[in-house]
Amino acid sequence: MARAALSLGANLEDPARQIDLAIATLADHPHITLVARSTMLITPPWGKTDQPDFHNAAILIETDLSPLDLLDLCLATEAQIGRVRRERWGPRIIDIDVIAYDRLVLDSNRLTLPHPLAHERAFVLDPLREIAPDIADWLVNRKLNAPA
Ligand code: PH2
Ligand code: MG
Ligand code: MG
Repeated sequence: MARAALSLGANLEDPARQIDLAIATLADHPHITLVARSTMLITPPWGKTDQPDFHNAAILIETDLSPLDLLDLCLATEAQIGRVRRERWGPRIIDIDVIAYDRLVLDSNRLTLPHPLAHERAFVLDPLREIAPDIADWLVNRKLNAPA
């Protein structure tokens, strides 16, 4: 079993409802066990600032899905909840990102692990720190220790 951290965000329609629904859908999956979920935080938009505030949360799961199968499940869950992809970093119904999968470091064309921007995003780190401070520390420390 792998232990994976996922970040959830939404800023359109009913963000808290979509995040709750995404977590319930993932937790229902036969290959996923929900270990912990953070509180829901309301955060200012990062990257593209002229859009509504986000709701953000993080979950910790155990899974025997591969990283890419987990990515596909996150994307399928987003689509099921009604996400339509428009602009990068733009407003969305639901976003589910794989932040870490054990301590795996992976750089493939579909998935980079750990998430390449997680260490600089409070909206990812703050909820994650509530449920998995070891993973939040790992994300930050590996960047602090990385050569420039
Ligand atoms: N997601 C983004 C871009 N900016 N800002 C906040 N506060 N929360 C998000 O989830 C978020 C964002 C792209 O995934
Ligand atoms: Mg994202
Ligand atoms: Mg995403």
